[in-house]
Amino acid sequence: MKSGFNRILVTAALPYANGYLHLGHLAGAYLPADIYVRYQRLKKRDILFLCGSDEHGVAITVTAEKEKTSPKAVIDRYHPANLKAFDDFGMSFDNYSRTSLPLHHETAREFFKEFHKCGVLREKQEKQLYCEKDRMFLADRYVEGVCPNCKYPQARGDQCENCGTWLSQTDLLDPKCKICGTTPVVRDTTHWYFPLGNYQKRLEEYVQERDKRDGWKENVLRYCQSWFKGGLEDRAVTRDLSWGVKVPVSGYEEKVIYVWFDAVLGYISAGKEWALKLGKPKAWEDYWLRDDTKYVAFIGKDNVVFHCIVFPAMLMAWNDGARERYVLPENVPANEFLNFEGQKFSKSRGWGIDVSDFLKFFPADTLRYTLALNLPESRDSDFYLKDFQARTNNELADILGNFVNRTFAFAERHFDGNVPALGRPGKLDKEMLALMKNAPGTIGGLIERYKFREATFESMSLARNANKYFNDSEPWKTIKSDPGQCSTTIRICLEVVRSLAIIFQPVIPHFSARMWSMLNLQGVVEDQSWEAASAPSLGESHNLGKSEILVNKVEDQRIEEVIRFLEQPDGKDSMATESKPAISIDDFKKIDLRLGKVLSAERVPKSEKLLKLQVEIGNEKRQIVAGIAKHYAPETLVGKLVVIVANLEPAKLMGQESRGMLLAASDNNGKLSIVTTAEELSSGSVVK
Ligand code: B3M
Ligand code: ZN
Repeated sequence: MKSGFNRILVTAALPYANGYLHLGHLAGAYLPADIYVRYQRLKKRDILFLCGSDEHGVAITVTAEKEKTSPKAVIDRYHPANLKAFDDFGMSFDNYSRTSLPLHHETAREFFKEFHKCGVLREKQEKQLYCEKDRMFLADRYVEGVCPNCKYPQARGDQCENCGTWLSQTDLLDPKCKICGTTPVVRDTTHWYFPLGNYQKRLEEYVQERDKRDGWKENVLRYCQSWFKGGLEDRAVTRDLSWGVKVPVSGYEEKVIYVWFDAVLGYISAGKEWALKLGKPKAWEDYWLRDDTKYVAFIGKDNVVFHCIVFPAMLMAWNDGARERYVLPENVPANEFLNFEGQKFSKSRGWGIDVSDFLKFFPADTLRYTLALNLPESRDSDFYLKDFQARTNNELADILGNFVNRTFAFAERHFDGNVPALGRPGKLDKEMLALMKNAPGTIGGLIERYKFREATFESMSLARNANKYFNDSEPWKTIKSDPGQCSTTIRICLEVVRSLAIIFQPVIPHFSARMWSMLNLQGVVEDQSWEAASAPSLGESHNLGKSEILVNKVEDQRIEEVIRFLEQPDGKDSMATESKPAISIDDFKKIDLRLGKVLSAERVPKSEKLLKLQVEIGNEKRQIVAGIAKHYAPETLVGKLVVIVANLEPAKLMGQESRGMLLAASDNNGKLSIVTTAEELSSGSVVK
């Protein structure tokens, strides 16, 4: 941390309480934030870590409608569930709040009122999309259409999920009501607007200055630049909805504050709630209202504009008028997206794995470790179960776990479970001690610069070197030939175990705590200082605790269980017999359907559901992966004519490339049939 700061405030994006957290969420904002915070705590810095559920907006009401329940029931289901998932994963928030709290509503209204009073906001009548069938204005996610920027067909009224562009709903091409599927009309409605454009110059300077001071990430700077280039405009901060924070202005009783306007203020209310729980109601001010606070906001890439532009502009507007001055983010380290087995996480397509489900199979730290090494820090990255298994087995178990366990086993067998004397370290020993001495500085420097992947890699490097040191020192020989040297070796190995427990604490806190208790040291790892990982400090003859296997390997069978679990239809998405909204013939013509001839078929290893087909489509040969293994033996398909969606984007399923989709019909009894033709036609024929 640069001098001039006396404390740190860290926030992580407030996830919508409209669904369960999945691994993609963790990799986007939460794991990096937690590593950063745990490290800063070991550095003994004064730090506050805040998060909570975002419980307003159309994300919640749409879910409520889908689940045929109330918005309140939705948030009351997902808020506690997500809190628990975070807890099980080892997130160390000082407070996990929720935006449905009256305290938060007051905070959001206070900001709105202040802006209204000072003339920051402007009232305007503008055109908005209105659904005549559902008799409502289609705020935000109630309308979907084609993104004017990237042409993604399912962009929402306020944002394109694909390219991240923040949209005004009237920008959407071919808009459709999300509830009934009809094309909405345009009607006038009145809203309050926040004049973002007025802040553009200051925002540009702000981003430039903070980047210079703290080194912003390239991806984040790129997003900001493209926003600035496009020019910032007025944005409506009220909505024609009933769920949310009521607008504190008369005549607006039927409207609420735009969810993003209240959500970012949720960070502030989370601080206020933390202070109240602490019994020091003003304690939050020490973090939020001091300019010697370093504020770091961890988010995913789709939230960049709100955290680098909208929130700072709101804080600037507040600071211009009112007496207290809020601290602006010093950095906004946003990650890109994590894919699961080669495809985007998608709630609607049922693709991905929830945190709580994953943790039913494996300990949190194995997940934390693999995620940390695969964080999408500069580009989208992937989570593969195979990679998870390999990292757990070949690195956590075979390198770290093995080093710890062999060291303890040796100390137990040959030194009665006591810490042996350091003796006179030779060349090899001194080299190991030097690596240990330098590790905290190197790793800490990476964490300060938000390079968590590298930091994790470097931490494992210390364990890797330690294992090599153990091998090269051959204590099983020296125990007889040179007991003094043997004692030096094991002493240094135990010192390194202690050092590893500290430097790995931010990434794998649970394993680190177990290493600490095996060492039988006082207190907890969190009490140590980061620098304490540099120097030997075990007392000679200190009695070690009981050793136990640190990391269990992940068996193939366990991975197969997860795959079977993922393949279970979860009711909601399978067998959807609901009819879909009407489409035009032009929509249908976008799909290139062809006859394909199956040349060969085989099972996809480890999958119960998938078959890999080689299909001839005219002159072309393609690989297509289809979820039909439970219904067809591979050999029975050879020679069959099947219907293929030929222009579907290629995808990877269980690591296998699939270029196209095979059509099949399924009924409510779980029976499935591939679609074929009544006549023998040549492959490549067009189906229409
Ligand atoms: N709830 C969007 C999301 O979950 C939004 C973040 C709010 S951060 C203040 O990605
Ligand atoms: Zn887009």
